[in-house]
Amino acid sequence: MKKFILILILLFICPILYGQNVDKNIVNPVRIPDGLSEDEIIKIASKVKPTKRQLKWQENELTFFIHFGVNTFTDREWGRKQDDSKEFNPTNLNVEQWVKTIKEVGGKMMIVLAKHHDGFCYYPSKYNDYSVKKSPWKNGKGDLIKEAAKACKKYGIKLGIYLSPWDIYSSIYGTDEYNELFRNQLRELLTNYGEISEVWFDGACGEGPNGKKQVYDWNSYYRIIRELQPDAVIAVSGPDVRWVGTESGIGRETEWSVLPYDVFNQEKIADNSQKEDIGQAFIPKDLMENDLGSREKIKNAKSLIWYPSEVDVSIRPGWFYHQKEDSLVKTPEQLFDIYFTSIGRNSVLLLNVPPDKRGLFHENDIKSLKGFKKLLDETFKNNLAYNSSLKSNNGKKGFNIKSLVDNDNKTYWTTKENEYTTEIEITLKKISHFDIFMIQENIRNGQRIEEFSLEILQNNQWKEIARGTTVGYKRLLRFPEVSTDKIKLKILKSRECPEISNIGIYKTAKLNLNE
Ligand code: FUL
Repeated sequence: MKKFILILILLFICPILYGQNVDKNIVNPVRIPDGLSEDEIIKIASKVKPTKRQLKWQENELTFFIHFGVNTFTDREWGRKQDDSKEFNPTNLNVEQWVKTIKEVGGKMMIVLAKHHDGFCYYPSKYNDYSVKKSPWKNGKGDLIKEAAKACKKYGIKLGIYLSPWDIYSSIYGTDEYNELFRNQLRELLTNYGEISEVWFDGACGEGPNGKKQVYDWNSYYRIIRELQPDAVIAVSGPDVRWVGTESGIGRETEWSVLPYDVFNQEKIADNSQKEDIGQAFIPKDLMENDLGSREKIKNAKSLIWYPSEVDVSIRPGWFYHQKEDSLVKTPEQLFDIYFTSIGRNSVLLLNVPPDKRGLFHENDIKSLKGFKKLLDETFKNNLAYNSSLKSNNGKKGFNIKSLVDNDNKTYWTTKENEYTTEIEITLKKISHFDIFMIQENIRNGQRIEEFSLEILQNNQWKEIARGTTVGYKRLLRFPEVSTDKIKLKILKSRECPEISNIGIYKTAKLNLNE
């Protein structure tokens, strides 16, 4: 009898333990055991999932960057000398105006500059006197980060901070002491201003005044962030969010969120206690090649990582405000194009809007942003697929194909086990004109789709009108306008059963934005 009970207990416990192990291995980063076949490695890649914080971040879609500081007043992109601090004196600063505009145009987060390469802090740091304390602004009593936090809270916008690791003028730059100063600054920023959702470390690392370069103690920085703001993503020179590699607003057409990342500290990955937190094994490097995550790249990987792309770009040529660029603000149509080449290519858009010397978003920038929002609203308000009828021959039991048009990222439709391709026929209510197709994968379970196409029925014949590679969180395809009531989505290649959460069919709005 005892034996019987023991067997029963084991039968009950083993699947639970096994399930947990499997799941654990799929948490960032995944170590690939030696001797696996290419197919086995691809299978693992198809199961690498985002962490909770990465998922939340990805769903922001549109986020904003603020470069406002001494350079705004000195008309520079990089600060030059310490006495520039006297110049920082906005006359009409209104952070609420920034945040309200961001809210109105659909942004979900604002990342504010706390310190650029010149070392000037836009909050009264206890550890560094080169800060707002030295400026005439509010008689040295101002705190830009505090104002940003307050305004973000009021409008329900998330707050991120940009703290430049490179500090050109710090006399201790290039020493261990500087690492300690940087950690102290992080602690202040992550303790005193409520919730911080993204910590942005750029990749620039030049020399300090003594010609020394800093050896950044990244892992110690990451530890502090995880401890004080566990939900914040660490971007660019950090383990959670990857710099897309350009500053043009254009991401890759084939954009994998699962990549080989072999510069980890392998010992730390091997250590079980570190498994849950990639931060302690991560060593930053720029990933700028065109192909980051194809089968070709993955087949020799030692470890895989969920490392999604962020596309940063400025609404003006510069990151900071310059009056001479008032006529060079990107038009609503240019921003609309960027929407397709960033958010529409499995990335989050980080759009920089630099406040002017008054401390306000300039009228030209606001006009452009509002036009952009109008174009988005008018284009995406009517998903022609909503009331369509949907059909496929190999859907998995229990998955309703209607969930493809329920506008909910959490529900999805998938194929029967081991069926990696599928065709979904979409019959619209009536013959309609359209020129945009949208598809989203259920990235909660990973990224799988490698190739898909879109066909329409014309004169009783199926004709291909568009083709794409990766999907990920969101993929938008644009093509010359067509008109039909029958469309076929073909998933042509996938690393596992494709899990599709949403599809959409739209027509680009034609607006006269100058009215
Ligand atoms: C770069 C910096 O050098 C630029 O000034 C700007 O802040 C950009 C977003 O990151 O690394």
